[in-house]
Amino acid sequence: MAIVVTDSRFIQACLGQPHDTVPVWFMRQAGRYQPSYRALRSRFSMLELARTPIHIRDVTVRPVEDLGVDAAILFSDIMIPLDGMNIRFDIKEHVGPLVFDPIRTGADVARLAPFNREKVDFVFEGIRRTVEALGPTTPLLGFSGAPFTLASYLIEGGPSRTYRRTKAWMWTDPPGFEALLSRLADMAVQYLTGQVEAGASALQIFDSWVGTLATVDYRAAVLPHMVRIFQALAPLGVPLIYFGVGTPHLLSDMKSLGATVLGIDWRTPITEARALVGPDVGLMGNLDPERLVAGQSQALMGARGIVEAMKGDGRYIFNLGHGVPKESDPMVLKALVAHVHQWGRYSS
Ligand code: 1CP
Repeated sequence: MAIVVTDSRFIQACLGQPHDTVPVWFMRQAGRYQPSYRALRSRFSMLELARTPIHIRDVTVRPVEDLGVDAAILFSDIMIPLDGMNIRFDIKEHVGPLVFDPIRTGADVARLAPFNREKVDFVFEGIRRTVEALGPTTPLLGFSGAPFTLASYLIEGGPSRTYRRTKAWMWTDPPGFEALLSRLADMAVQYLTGQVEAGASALQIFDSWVGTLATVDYRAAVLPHMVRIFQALAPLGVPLIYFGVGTPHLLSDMKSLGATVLGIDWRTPITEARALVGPDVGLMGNLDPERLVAGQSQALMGARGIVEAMKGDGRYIFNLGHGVPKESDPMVLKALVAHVHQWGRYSS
């Protein structure tokens, strides 16, 4: 039987319930800035780690022990569930995901295998082991890539700055593009449902690159798929976080989906994001990740301003505006967690 997490300030803040101080976790809190992760990576590839339950557990739990963060996030990658559709890819050091046979036509979509959960059972087994290791007070966040962000890798074949092929296909062949996003939405629902069944206490949907779209295109090509995903996940009863980079022009639409929490990057003042979306949704963010690299005093200064502005909010979770840079000093992250907890304390 799954462990039920109680007394978690992270879950309480997601839901707007009373809690003692501002919760904190970091996107990419497991990764190359950690000496322990680099040591493991000298023996195994990223994909070997992400496909092995014991490694998933060990890499996921480590930052909770080392930093004192209030939530763990599954160690994996947004590409991993594509194993369940027989899509072949690699993750190349210093580059990111590479797709061997990019998907660029309706015929390419028709050839994709339907998502088969059993092919990614190693993720669910990793979650079961992680949840057992974390115990009943630290929640595990599961996650998935959102259809647009995943489609951008599948169509471009790798990381992109312009999303040129992705946008061209979206505009010139709406039915083909829609078929791909629809398949990815189906996958996200099944994959995330499996993660909650295995013990995840909350879910984050990474739509990292959707901010590249104009609002009009988001509404036409992406929003309907997101509506379907959020409607299908709502009955699971766990907090749902929706995150993207550079999305101030999309925030009202993102909020309309019924997300429990919206993740905000570092460019938009989080108080402005709050004014935009109103009080009845959680907010997460939004320290500029580069402040970590600039050093402890820059990190603390930036964080203090954000926490002071948001500590009375009641539905606020501290995080960076995007992932931890690999050049970060683990001691700066640790100091940041302690300070956020101290500054964020609600006086009773
Ligand atoms: O060599 C290595 O060890 C690989 C580096 C690495 C790591 C540690 C990659 C390649 N992915 C990851 C882990 C990862 N990926 C996590 C771990 C959990 C944690 O937060 O601790 C998560 C949540 C992801 C999800 C992910 N992968 C996203 C969404 C989050 C985000 O950063 O916006 C995206 C866009 C990816 C693609 C990806 N995978 C790896 C890289 C370097 C990239 C980005 C490439 C690009 O710029 O397009």
